[in-house]
Amino acid sequence: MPQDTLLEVPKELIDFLLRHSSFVIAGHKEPDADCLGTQLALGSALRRLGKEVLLVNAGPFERHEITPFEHYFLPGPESPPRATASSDLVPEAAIIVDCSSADRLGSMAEQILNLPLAVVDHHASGERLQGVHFILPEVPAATILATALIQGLGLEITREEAEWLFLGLVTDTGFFRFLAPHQHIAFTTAAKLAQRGASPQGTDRFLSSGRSWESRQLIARLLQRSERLLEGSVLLTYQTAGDEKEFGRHRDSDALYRLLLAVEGVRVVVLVKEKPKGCAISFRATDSTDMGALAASFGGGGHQKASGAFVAEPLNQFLPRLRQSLLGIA
Ligand SMILES: [Mn+2]
Repeated sequence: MPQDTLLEVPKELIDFLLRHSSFVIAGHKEPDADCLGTQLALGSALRRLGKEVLLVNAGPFERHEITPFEHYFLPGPESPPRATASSDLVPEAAIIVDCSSADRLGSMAEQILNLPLAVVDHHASGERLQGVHFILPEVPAATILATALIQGLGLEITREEAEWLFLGLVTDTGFFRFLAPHQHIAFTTAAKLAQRGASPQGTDRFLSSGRSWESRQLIARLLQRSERLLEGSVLLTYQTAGDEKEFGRHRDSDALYRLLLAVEGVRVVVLVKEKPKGCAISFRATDSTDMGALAASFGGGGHQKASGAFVAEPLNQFLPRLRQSLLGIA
């Protein structure tokens, strides 16, 4: 495959972007680097075309790898005002990235959905919004779509854009470890981004450094607390409000999942976090057990391998009920 052959971008999306002169680019709440990288790089490319751009995200910016980017984004009405982004611009059109439904936008949805819309996404779920679509569920990261889109606009990707896009690509693909056969578009895109100055070793250093001592202590606590169900094929652990008080607020569950999912014979890992109004549950699978369906049984959703739910129940009440239903996993 020639190196410049990425995805084909719908012509009506290119027309949409060329036709309007100012945009708000919105991503999903609780953003990750794929969402923010897509927003940042598309925003930068459109500015290079002389367009005015506003980047909005309702946050919170809790994940370790996204905190450096918070100042680029206008907050939703719920968030405290931030200094660097200005809101004087009244945009003509909106681009929604890395999600396809209004409820994922959080508090900003209302202001955005009245505008002419384009949706750039790689999720299968969500009720579809009206507008121009570039939605490919088989593509493993939104930043892959953004890379193709910037090239489709006739622009060469800048080094800064390449770095944002590469960061998003590797976080959504677990640094390529989560990719299935035939998702080689991730590598084609990575080759392009490395050619434009993205650094795999620099990105890895950025992702795997700078964690607090307390965050490691918290992982130790949760490892120690983990319970083995169904002869050790299911591991369950939980984080209490007291843990958060003791160790501070950290979002590094991925490190915990990697350790627990690596245990011999484990199929499913479940993490429960006590929250002020209930419990947030995350499900991860190593095999084909459907985590999306499991989460749905608690009113949540997600993918086959990773999903989540929220229940408005106190931890001590919910845990026994959860254990019971985990024992029923086929
Ligand atoms: Mn994504």
